[in-house]
Amino acid sequence: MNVSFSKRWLGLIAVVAAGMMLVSCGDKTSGDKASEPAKVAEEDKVLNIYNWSDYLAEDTIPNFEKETGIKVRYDVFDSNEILHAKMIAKNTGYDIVVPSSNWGKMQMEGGLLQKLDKSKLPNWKNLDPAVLEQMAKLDPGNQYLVDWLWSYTTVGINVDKVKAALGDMPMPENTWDLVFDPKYTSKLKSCGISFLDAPSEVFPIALRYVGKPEFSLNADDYKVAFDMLMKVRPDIKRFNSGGQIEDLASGNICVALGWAGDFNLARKRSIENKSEQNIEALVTKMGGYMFMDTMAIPADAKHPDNAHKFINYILRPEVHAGLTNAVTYANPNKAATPFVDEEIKNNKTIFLSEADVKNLIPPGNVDNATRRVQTRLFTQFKTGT
Ligand code: SPD
Repeated sequence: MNVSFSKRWLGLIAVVAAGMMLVSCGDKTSGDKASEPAKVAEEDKVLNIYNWSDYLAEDTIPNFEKETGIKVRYDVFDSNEILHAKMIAKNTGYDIVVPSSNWGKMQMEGGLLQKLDKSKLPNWKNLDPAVLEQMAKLDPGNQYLVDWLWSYTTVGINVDKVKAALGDMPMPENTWDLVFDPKYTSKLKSCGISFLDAPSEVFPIALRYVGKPEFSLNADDYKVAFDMLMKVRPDIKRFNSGGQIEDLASGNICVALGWAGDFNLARKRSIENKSEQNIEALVTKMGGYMFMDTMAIPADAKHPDNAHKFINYILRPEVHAGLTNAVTYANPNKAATPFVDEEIKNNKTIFLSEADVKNLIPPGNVDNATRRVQTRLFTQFKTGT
């Protein structure tokens, strides 16, 4: 095993495990029929997948279809909130969904996911055992969730445009000031600031910035974060989670609160489209917000056998590495490491150092009442009222 990769993971998973202590506990699904693996009958050669946008290599689906004869229907979303609302309404029609681990845990606890049948996943062995052991703390026995890719929410910048907009002003010590302090945003508005469009993405970081607990259950803390956010609101050009790659790659914005993987992908795209924007994902001193996006099978999936075939296919070293190489997000597949492009493997904003991983806000959750507070305040923030 690559020791530094392993060490990095130990750090990562310690943070994840700690974070999940914040998520409400209690597995309400044990002994629940809906959580048992579905019986495999003759399935149509169809697989319905619901995943984040820009999260695939070009050949991932065509190769799977060619090899298995299974036709994939692939839809995309840009926030856990959207996926979760569909999951709660049930009958999504999807056979594979990709919630972030903290949301997947809620779905698992709500009986909305079915258990994986490991006998159909021989490539499970490729996952780092240390990862599996630690992930078992949030999904006991690794029964429901399989890692797809992981990254963290941070500040992304177009280095040249930001320097030009700031003029004589030096970069701030805390680079979160670029999106949270009017002293900087008032200058950067000239080249375009973008925020993720989801309360669950913005509030944990905004709360840490104002010195409050990231998953506070106290409405007063949200008011403090909201007041801070409202001061920069006039300078924000757009809220568009899925659009940041394109906006950065084409030079339409110069600063974003978004996902590190997407910032690296924007840089790659800008090189491909010859606009050569100097885009960087910042590893901030204050820390970003870690997420692990996971494959899961809805309890009412119509094609669970095909879903297992797809998960097993993704867990092949070359396929998992292919995802990382295409979209610049880290994967949890130990056997995939030798297939990851050197440039990506050595990029410290993709595969973070152990210390940087420890500095991230671990995945966490709040109760429903707090989620409503977040949603209300975030809507007010967006509308600027
Ligand atoms: N373009 C792929 C984006 C994947 C982002 N997942 C984000 C999870 C955030 N908590």
